[in-house]
Amino acid sequence: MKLVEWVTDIFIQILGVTIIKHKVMDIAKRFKENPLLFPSDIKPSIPGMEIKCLLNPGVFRYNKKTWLLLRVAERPVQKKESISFPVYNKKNKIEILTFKKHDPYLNTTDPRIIIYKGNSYLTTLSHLTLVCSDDGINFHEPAGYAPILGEGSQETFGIEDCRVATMKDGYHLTYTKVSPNAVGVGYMQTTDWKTFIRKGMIFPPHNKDCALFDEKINNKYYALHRPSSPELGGNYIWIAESPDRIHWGNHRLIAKTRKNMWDSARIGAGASPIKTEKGWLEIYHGATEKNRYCLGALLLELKHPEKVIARSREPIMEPTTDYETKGFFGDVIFSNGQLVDKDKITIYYGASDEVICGAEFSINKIFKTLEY
Ligand code: MAN
Repeated sequence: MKLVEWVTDIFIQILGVTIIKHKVMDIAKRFKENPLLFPSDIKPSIPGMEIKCLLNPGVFRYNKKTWLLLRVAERPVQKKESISFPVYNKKNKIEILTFKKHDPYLNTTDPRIIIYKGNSYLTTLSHLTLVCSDDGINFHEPAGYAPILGEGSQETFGIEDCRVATMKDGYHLTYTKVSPNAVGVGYMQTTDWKTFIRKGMIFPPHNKDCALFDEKINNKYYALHRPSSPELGGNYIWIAESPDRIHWGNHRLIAKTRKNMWDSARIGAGASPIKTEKGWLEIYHGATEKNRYCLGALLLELKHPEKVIARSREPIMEPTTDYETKGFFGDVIFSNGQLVDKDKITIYYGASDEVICGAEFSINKIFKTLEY
Protein backbone atom coordinates (compact mmCIF):
# COMPACT_ATOMS: atom_id res chain seq x y z
CA MET A 1 0.00 0.00 0.00
CA LYS A 2 1.29 3.44 -0.90
CA LEU A 3 2.11 5.78 2.00
CA VAL A 4 -0.59 8.26 0.92
CA GLU A 5 -3.26 5.56 0.88
CA TRP A 6 -2.12 4.26 4.26
CA VAL A 7 -2.28 7.72 5.85
CA THR A 8 -5.73 8.33 4.28
CA ASP A 9 -7.03 5.02 5.64
CA ILE A 10 -5.82 5.82 9.16
CA PHE A 11 -7.33 9.29 8.91
CA ILE A 12 -10.70 7.85 7.86
CA GLN A 13 -10.61 5.33 10.69
CA ILE A 14 -9.75 8.00 13.25
CA LEU A 15 -12.66 10.14 12.09
CA GLY A 16 -14.89 7.10 12.45
CA VAL A 17 -16.48 7.93 9.15
CA THR A 18 -17.81 5.12 7.01
CA ILE A 19 -16.65 5.75 3.48
CA ILE A 20 -17.08 3.16 0.77
CA LYS A 21 -13.90 3.57 -1.19
CA HIS A 22 -14.38 3.50 -4.93
CA LYS A 23 -11.54 1.73 -6.70
CA VAL A 24 -10.76 3.33 -10.05
CA MET A 25 -9.70 0.53 -12.43
CA ASP A 26 -9.81 2.54 -15.66
CA ILE A 27 -7.48 0.78 -18.11
CA ALA A 28 -8.30 2.83 -21.22
CA LYS A 29 -5.54 4.71 -23.01
CA ARG A 30 -7.29 7.88 -24.16
CA PHE A 31 -6.11 9.63 -27.34
CA LYS A 32 -4.05 12.66 -26.41
CA GLU A 33 -5.83 14.47 -29.27
CA ASN A 34 -9.26 14.09 -27.54
CA PRO A 35 -11.86 15.36 -28.22
CA LEU A 36 -11.47 14.42 -31.87
CA LEU A 37 -14.68 16.08 -33.06
CA PHE A 38 -16.83 18.91 -31.71
CA PRO A 39 -20.39 19.83 -32.82
CA SER A 40 -18.94 22.90 -34.59
CA ASP A 41 -16.86 20.64 -36.87
CA ILE A 42 -19.93 19.39 -38.75
CA LYS A 43 -22.31 21.32 -41.01
CA PRO A 44 -25.94 21.46 -39.84
CA SER A 45 -28.30 19.52 -42.14
CA ILE A 46 -30.45 22.61 -42.86
CA PRO A 47 -29.87 26.36 -42.40
CA GLY A 48 -31.16 27.77 -39.11
CA MET A 49 -30.23 24.65 -37.18
CA GLU A 50 -27.38 24.27 -34.72
CA ILE A 51 -25.65 21.03 -33.88
CA LYS A 52 -25.82 20.61 -30.13
CA CYS A 53 -24.20 17.20 -29.77
CA LEU A 54 -22.05 14.74 -31.66
CA LEU A 55 -22.18 11.36 -30.09
CA ASN A 56 -22.08 7.57 -30.10
CA PRO A 57 -20.60 6.65 -33.51
CA GLY A 58 -20.73 3.33 -35.31
CA VAL A 59 -17.25 2.45 -36.64
CA PHE A 60 -16.00 0.52 -39.68
CA ARG A 61 -13.20 0.26 -42.27
CA TYR A 62 -14.01 1.05 -45.89
CA ASN A 63 -11.70 1.93 -48.82
CA LYS A 64 -8.68 1.61 -46.51
CA LYS A 65 -9.97 4.39 -44.24
CA THR A 66 -11.50 4.53 -40.77
CA TRP A 67 -15.10 5.73 -40.87
CA LEU A 68 -17.39 6.94 -38.13
CA LEU A 69 -21.15 7.03 -38.51
CA LEU A 70 -21.82 9.88 -36.13
CA ARG A 71 -25.05 10.59 -34.36
CA VAL A 72 -25.67 14.29 -34.99
CA ALA A 73 -28.21 15.93 -32.66
CA GLU A 74 -29.65 19.20 -33.96
CA ARG A 75 -32.10 21.83 -32.88
CA PRO A 76 -33.02 25.31 -34.12
CA VAL A 77 -30.80 28.17 -32.97
CA GLN A 78 -32.54 29.02 -29.67
CA LYS A 79 -34.33 32.28 -28.87
CA LYS A 80 -34.23 33.86 -25.40
CA GLU A 81 -37.84 33.43 -24.30
CA SER A 82 -38.63 30.02 -25.78
CA ILE A 83 -37.47 26.46 -26.22
CA SER A 84 -37.83 24.99 -29.67
CA PHE A 85 -37.00 21.61 -31.13
CA PRO A 86 -37.49 19.79 -34.43
CA VAL A 87 -39.56 16.71 -35.26
CA TYR A 88 -40.39 15.10 -38.61
CA ASN A 89 -44.04 15.53 -39.59
CA LYS A 90 -46.22 13.08 -41.52
CA LYS A 91 -44.78 14.29 -44.82
CA ASN A 92 -41.28 13.60 -43.49
CA LYS A 93 -40.50 17.33 -43.39
CA ILE A 94 -38.90 18.97 -40.38
CA GLU A 95 -41.39 20.86 -38.23
CA ILE A 96 -40.36 23.11 -35.33
CA LEU A 97 -42.30 22.92 -32.06
CA THR A 98 -41.93 25.85 -29.64
CA PHE A 99 -42.82 26.29 -25.97
CA LYS A 100 -42.53 29.42 -23.80
CA LYS A 101 -39.66 28.96 -21.32
CA HIS A 102 -41.75 29.98 -18.31
CA ASP A 103 -44.79 27.87 -19.14
CA PRO A 104 -45.70 26.15 -15.83
CA TYR A 105 -46.53 22.92 -17.70
CA LEU A 106 -43.00 22.67 -19.10
CA ASN A 107 -40.45 20.35 -17.43
CA THR A 108 -36.87 20.67 -18.69
CA THR A 109 -34.89 19.15 -15.83
CA ASP A 110 -33.23 16.59 -18.14
CA PRO A 111 -31.36 18.42 -20.94
CA ARG A 112 -32.22 15.56 -23.32
CA ILE A 113 -35.97 15.63 -22.81
CA ILE A 114 -38.86 18.08 -22.73
CA ILE A 115 -41.99 17.06 -20.87
CA TYR A 116 -45.07 19.14 -21.60
CA LYS A 117 -48.45 18.28 -20.07
CA GLY A 118 -47.37 14.68 -19.64
CA ASN A 119 -46.07 14.29 -23.22
CA SER A 120 -42.36 13.66 -23.79
CA TYR A 121 -40.30 15.14 -26.62
CA LEU A 122 -36.57 15.21 -27.34
CA THR A 123 -34.70 18.53 -27.15
CA THR A 124 -32.77 17.58 -30.31
CA LEU A 125 -33.44 15.56 -33.44
CA SER A 126 -30.74 13.04 -34.39
CA HIS A 127 -29.57 11.78 -37.77
CA LEU A 128 -26.44 9.91 -38.84
CA THR A 129 -23.50 11.46 -40.70
CA LEU A 130 -20.38 9.83 -42.14
CA VAL A 131 -16.86 11.10 -41.51
CA CYS A 132 -13.64 9.37 -42.52
CA SER A 133 -9.94 9.46 -41.72
CA ASP A 134 -6.58 8.10 -42.87
CA ASP A 135 -5.02 8.07 -39.41
CA GLY A 136 -8.04 7.39 -37.17
CA ILE A 137 -7.56 10.78 -35.49
CA ASN A 138 -8.26 13.54 -38.02
CA PHE A 139 -11.72 13.10 -39.50
CA HIS A 140 -13.50 15.00 -42.27
CA GLU A 141 -16.88 14.83 -44.02
CA PRO A 142 -16.24 13.27 -47.44
CA ALA A 143 -18.13 14.62 -50.47
CA GLY A 144 -20.81 12.48 -52.03
CA TYR A 145 -22.06 10.68 -48.91
CA ALA A 146 -25.50 11.94 -47.85
CA PRO A 147 -26.53 11.84 -44.19
CA ILE A 148 -28.96 9.12 -43.14
CA LEU A 149 -32.14 10.80 -41.90
CA GLY A 150 -35.13 9.50 -39.97
CA GLU A 151 -37.87 8.21 -42.23
CA GLY A 152 -41.53 7.36 -41.63
CA SER A 153 -43.76 7.26 -38.56
CA GLN A 154 -41.36 5.16 -36.43
CA GLU A 155 -38.55 7.75 -36.73
CA THR A 156 -40.30 11.11 -36.31
CA PHE A 157 -38.02 11.86 -33.31
CA GLY A 158 -34.96 10.70 -35.27
CA ILE A 159 -32.47 7.84 -35.40
CA GLU A 160 -29.68 7.23 -32.89
CA ASP A 161 -26.64 5.23 -31.79
CA CYS A 162 -25.98 3.08 -34.87
CA ARG A 163 -23.89 -0.08 -34.57
CA VAL A 164 -22.15 -1.26 -37.76
CA ALA A 165 -21.46 -4.99 -38.14
CA THR A 166 -19.02 -5.76 -40.95
CA MET A 167 -19.84 -9.12 -42.50
CA LYS A 168 -18.86 -11.01 -45.65
CA ASP A 169 -21.93 -9.71 -47.51
CA GLY A 170 -21.60 -6.03 -46.52
CA TYR A 171 -22.34 -3.68 -43.66
CA HIS A 172 -25.27 -4.27 -41.32
CA LEU A 173 -26.57 -1.30 -39.37
CA THR A 174 -28.67 -1.60 -36.23
CA TYR A 175 -29.88 1.64 -34.71
CA THR A 176 -32.49 3.17 -32.43
CA LYS A 177 -35.73 4.31 -34.05
CA VAL A 178 -37.40 7.01 -31.95
CA SER A 179 -40.96 8.32 -32.17
CA PRO A 180 -43.57 9.49 -29.65
CA ASN A 181 -45.04 5.97 -29.86
CA ALA A 182 -41.96 3.95 -29.09
CA VAL A 183 -38.25 3.27 -29.10
CA GLY A 184 -37.22 0.17 -31.09
CA VAL A 185 -34.35 -1.29 -33.12
CA GLY A 186 -34.14 -0.60 -36.85
CA TYR A 187 -31.99 -2.52 -39.32
CA MET A 188 -30.53 -1.51 -42.68
CA GLN A 189 -27.90 -2.88 -45.05
CA THR A 190 -25.38 -1.26 -47.36
CA THR A 191 -22.32 -2.20 -49.39
CA ASP A 192 -21.35 1.26 -50.73
CA TRP A 193 -22.58 3.71 -48.04
CA LYS A 194 -24.60 5.50 -50.72
CA THR A 195 -27.58 3.19 -51.08
CA PHE A 196 -29.28 1.62 -48.09
CA ILE A 197 -31.85 -1.14 -47.88
CA ARG A 198 -34.11 -0.50 -44.91
CA LYS A 199 -35.41 -3.66 -43.31
CA GLY A 200 -37.76 -2.11 -40.75
CA MET A 201 -37.97 -2.68 -36.99
CA ILE A 202 -36.33 -5.94 -35.95
CA PHE A 203 -36.73 -5.64 -32.16
CA PRO A 204 -40.03 -4.08 -31.09
CA PRO A 205 -40.45 -1.50 -28.31
CA HIS A 206 -39.05 -0.80 -25.88
CA ASN A 207 -35.69 -1.96 -27.20
CA LYS A 208 -32.29 -0.47 -28.14
CA ASP A 209 -28.53 -1.17 -27.96
CA CYS A 210 -28.62 -3.95 -30.55
CA ALA A 211 -25.22 -5.38 -31.56
CA LEU A 212 -25.05 -8.07 -34.25
CA PHE A 213 -22.35 -10.73 -34.02
CA ASP A 214 -20.35 -10.35 -37.23
CA GLU A 215 -20.33 -14.07 -38.04
CA LYS A 216 -22.75 -16.95 -37.73
CA ILE A 217 -22.56 -19.37 -34.78
CA ASN A 218 -23.93 -22.89 -35.26
CA ASN A 219 -25.26 -21.62 -38.60
CA LYS A 220 -27.39 -18.90 -37.02
CA TYR A 221 -27.07 -15.14 -36.73
CA TYR A 222 -26.89 -13.77 -33.19
CA ALA A 223 -27.59 -10.37 -31.68
CA LEU A 224 -27.37 -8.75 -28.27
CA HIS A 225 -30.27 -6.43 -27.50
CA ARG A 226 -31.73 -4.49 -24.60
CA PRO A 227 -35.46 -4.68 -23.98
CA SER A 228 -36.78 -2.63 -21.06
CA SER A 229 -39.35 -4.07 -18.76
CA PRO A 230 -40.47 -1.36 -16.33
CA GLU A 231 -42.56 -3.44 -13.92
CA LEU A 232 -40.98 -6.87 -13.56
CA GLY A 233 -37.36 -7.12 -14.72
CA GLY A 234 -35.37 -4.10 -15.83
CA ASN A 235 -32.93 -2.81 -18.46
CA TYR A 236 -30.95 -6.01 -19.09
CA ILE A 237 -28.89 -7.46 -21.96
CA TRP A 238 -30.55 -10.31 -23.87
CA ILE A 239 -29.36 -12.48 -26.73
CA ALA A 240 -31.42 -13.70 -29.71
CA GLU A 241 -30.85 -15.83 -32.81
CA SER A 242 -32.09 -15.59 -36.37
CA PRO A 243 -31.91 -17.42 -39.72
CA ASP A 244 -31.83 -14.14 -41.73
CA ARG A 245 -31.11 -11.18 -39.36
CA ILE A 246 -34.75 -10.05 -39.73
CA HIS A 247 -36.76 -12.64 -37.78
CA TRP A 248 -35.41 -13.06 -34.26
CA GLY A 249 -36.27 -15.70 -31.66
CA ASN A 250 -35.02 -17.88 -28.80
CA HIS A 251 -34.46 -14.75 -26.68
CA ARG A 252 -32.43 -15.33 -23.53
CA LEU A 253 -31.35 -13.05 -20.73
CA ILE A 254 -27.57 -12.93 -20.35
CA ALA A 255 -26.73 -10.05 -17.99
CA LYS A 256 -28.61 -7.99 -15.41
CA THR A 257 -27.97 -4.71 -13.66
CA ARG A 258 -26.26 -5.01 -10.26
CA LYS A 259 -27.46 -3.15 -7.17
CA ASN A 260 -25.16 -0.48 -5.72
CA MET A 261 -22.64 -0.99 -8.49
CA TRP A 262 -21.59 1.15 -11.49
CA ASP A 263 -24.10 -0.72 -13.67
CA SER A 264 -27.06 -0.61 -11.27
CA ALA A 265 -29.76 1.04 -13.42
CA ARG A 266 -29.19 0.19 -17.08
CA ILE A 267 -26.83 -1.92 -19.15
CA GLY A 268 -26.58 -2.22 -22.94
CA ALA A 269 -24.28 -3.74 -25.56
CA GLY A 270 -21.67 -1.66 -27.35
CA ALA A 271 -20.38 -2.78 -30.77
CA SER A 272 -20.24 -6.32 -32.23
CA PRO A 273 -18.69 -8.85 -29.83
CA ILE A 274 -15.00 -9.55 -30.50
CA LYS A 275 -14.02 -13.15 -31.22
CA THR A 276 -11.07 -14.23 -29.05
CA GLU A 277 -9.59 -17.60 -28.04
CA LYS A 278 -11.26 -17.31 -24.65
CA GLY A 279 -14.71 -16.38 -25.97
CA TRP A 280 -16.67 -13.43 -27.33
CA LEU A 281 -15.59 -10.23 -25.65
CA GLU A 282 -18.27 -7.57 -25.43
CA ILE A 283 -17.66 -4.04 -24.19
CA TYR A 284 -20.93 -2.79 -22.73
CA HIS A 285 -22.15 0.35 -20.99
CA GLY A 286 -23.59 0.48 -17.53
CA ALA A 287 -25.32 3.41 -15.87
CA THR A 288 -26.31 4.25 -12.32
CA GLU A 289 -29.61 5.79 -11.19
CA LYS A 290 -27.79 9.14 -11.39
CA ASN A 291 -27.03 8.51 -15.09
CA ARG A 292 -23.29 8.03 -14.73
CA TYR A 293 -22.26 5.94 -17.77
CA CYS A 294 -19.15 3.71 -17.64
CA LEU A 295 -17.84 0.83 -19.73
CA GLY A 296 -17.28 -2.75 -18.66
CA ALA A 297 -16.86 -6.11 -20.38
CA LEU A 298 -18.57 -9.49 -20.69
CA LEU A 299 -16.97 -12.71 -21.90
CA LEU A 300 -19.36 -15.13 -23.64
CA GLU A 301 -18.82 -18.78 -24.61
CA LEU A 302 -17.74 -19.14 -28.23
CA LYS A 303 -20.22 -21.84 -29.26
CA HIS A 304 -22.88 -20.86 -26.71
CA PRO A 305 -22.81 -17.06 -26.54
CA GLU A 306 -25.83 -17.10 -24.21
CA LYS A 307 -23.44 -18.35 -21.49
CA VAL A 308 -21.50 -15.67 -19.61
CA ILE A 309 -18.02 -16.86 -18.59
CA ALA A 310 -16.82 -13.66 -16.91
CA ARG A 311 -17.75 -10.01 -16.29
CA SER A 312 -16.11 -6.80 -15.09
CA ARG A 313 -16.58 -6.08 -11.43
CA GLU A 314 -15.28 -2.53 -11.77
CA PRO A 315 -15.59 -0.40 -14.92
CA ILE A 316 -12.74 -0.66 -17.42
CA MET A 317 -13.35 2.98 -18.30
CA GLU A 318 -15.21 5.70 -16.43
CA PRO A 319 -15.74 9.44 -16.86
CA THR A 320 -12.68 11.16 -15.43
CA THR A 321 -11.48 13.85 -17.84
CA ASP A 322 -13.14 17.26 -18.19
CA TYR A 323 -14.64 16.38 -21.56
CA GLU A 324 -16.22 13.26 -20.01
CA THR A 325 -17.53 14.82 -16.83
CA LYS A 326 -18.73 18.20 -18.11
CA GLY A 327 -20.82 18.96 -21.18
CA PHE A 328 -24.32 18.60 -22.59
CA PHE A 329 -24.97 15.57 -20.35
CA GLY A 330 -21.96 15.13 -18.10
CA ASP A 331 -20.52 11.93 -16.64
CA VAL A 332 -21.18 9.90 -19.77
CA ILE A 333 -18.90 7.55 -21.70
CA PHE A 334 -20.94 5.73 -24.33
CA SER A 335 -19.37 3.53 -27.00
CA ASN A 336 -21.00 1.54 -29.78
CA GLY A 337 -18.13 1.41 -32.26
CA GLN A 338 -14.61 -0.07 -32.34
CA LEU A 339 -11.85 -1.46 -34.52
CA VAL A 340 -9.79 -4.48 -33.51
CA ASP A 341 -6.20 -5.20 -34.46
CA LYS A 342 -4.80 -8.30 -32.72
CA ASP A 343 -4.61 -7.37 -29.01
CA LYS A 344 -5.61 -3.74 -29.56
CA ILE A 345 -9.17 -2.45 -29.47
CA THR A 346 -9.65 1.15 -30.58
CA ILE A 347 -12.98 2.46 -29.38
CA TYR A 348 -14.61 5.67 -30.45
CA TYR A 349 -17.08 7.10 -27.97
CA GLY A 350 -19.42 9.92 -27.12
CA ALA A 351 -18.18 11.92 -24.12
CA SER A 352 -20.78 13.86 -22.11
CA ASP A 353 -23.18 13.28 -25.04
CA GLU A 354 -21.40 16.19 -26.75
CA VAL A 355 -18.02 15.37 -28.31
CA ILE A 356 -16.38 12.39 -30.05
CA CYS A 357 -13.29 10.82 -28.50
CA GLY A 358 -11.07 7.80 -28.96
CA ALA A 359 -9.26 5.37 -26.66
CA GLU A 360 -7.38 2.08 -26.80
CA PHE A 361 -7.65 -1.10 -24.76
CA SER A 362 -5.52 -4.22 -24.65
CA ILE A 363 -7.70 -7.33 -24.86
CA ASN A 364 -5.35 -9.19 -22.52
CA LYS A 365 -5.49 -6.41 -19.98
CA ILE A 366 -9.30 -6.52 -20.08
CA PHE A 367 -9.17 -10.30 -19.50
CA LYS A 368 -7.03 -9.76 -16.40
CA THR A 369 -9.69 -7.47 -14.87
CA LEU A 370 -12.62 -9.85 -15.40
CA GLU A 371 -14.22 -11.84 -12.62
CA TYR A 372 -14.71 -15.48 -13.58
C1 MAN B 1 -29.10 6.64 -23.43
C2 MAN B 1 -29.00 6.83 -24.92
C3 MAN B 1 -27.63 7.26 -25.37
C4 MAN B 1 -27.05 8.35 -24.50
C5 MAN B 1 -27.16 7.96 -23.04
C6 MAN B 1 -26.69 9.07 -22.09
O1 MAN B 1 -28.53 5.43 -23.09
O2 MAN B 1 -29.93 7.78 -25.32
O3 MAN B 1 -27.73 7.74 -26.66
O4 MAN B 1 -25.72 8.58 -24.83
O5 MAN B 1 -28.51 7.69 -22.72
O6 MAN B 1 -27.49 10.20 -22.22
